[in-house]
Amino acid sequence: MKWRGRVYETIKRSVDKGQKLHFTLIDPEKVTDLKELSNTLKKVVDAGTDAILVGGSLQVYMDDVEKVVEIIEELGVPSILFPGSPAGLARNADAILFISLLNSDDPYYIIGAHVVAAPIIKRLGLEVLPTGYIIVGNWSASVSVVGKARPIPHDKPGIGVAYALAAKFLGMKFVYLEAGSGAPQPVPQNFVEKVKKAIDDTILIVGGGIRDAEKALAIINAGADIIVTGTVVEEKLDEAIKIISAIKKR
Ligand code: 1GP
Repeated sequence: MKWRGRVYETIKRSVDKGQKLHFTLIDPEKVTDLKELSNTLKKVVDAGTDAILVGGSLQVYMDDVEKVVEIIEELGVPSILFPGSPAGLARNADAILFISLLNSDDPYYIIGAHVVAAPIIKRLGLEVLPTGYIIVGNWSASVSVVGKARPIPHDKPGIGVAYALAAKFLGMKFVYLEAGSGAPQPVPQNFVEKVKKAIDDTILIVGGGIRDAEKALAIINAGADIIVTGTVVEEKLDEAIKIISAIKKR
């Protein structure tokens, strides 16, 4: 919990200096071996990942999340919850992406879950990172199905811009363009570019379907401030390390 209260300011300072960041996503539901996870996380931290997100769309339970956070606590980078529901909270995390799934059809994912979780978050003392979360392109992603989202088509970046601007005007500190974990295609570059131009100094996170350094750099060059990768860390750690090194060398 040593990062609590300093996570946003640390990210913002780096972004304002023009640095690009990488977050590693761990889904507690997929963790079977904590020792192995610890080894994996040491490697991504050595490569330069800036924070670890912990969460997933399905079946997370506070105990499982807390075990993952315990491992992160030994590594010197912040742990940031990325919850699919109030069940994804944890007592020991540094911060939480307080994500409103803006293009959901169900108010529960826009504000309902937040009302349930807010008093608990207050009691736990987590640092809150207000985030407008926008699903792009992929109807069959778990996050689209579970979150009852109406994903924005790849060829309609103007709609993405409108959502992202609305998030900014509502005071959200982050806009997160999400293609969905394991998506066949990440969010297209021109989509990222248009959104970043519109929201300017609001921090832009992009994730989903990023599997190699070339794609990651293209998305960074289009204007993303932070890249998130999950699947590639689980399935091809070497490639994940290449992605992180490429972003950090840039
Ligand atoms: C984070 O859900 C993504 O935004 C992670 O996606 O698992 O495809 O890297 P991947």
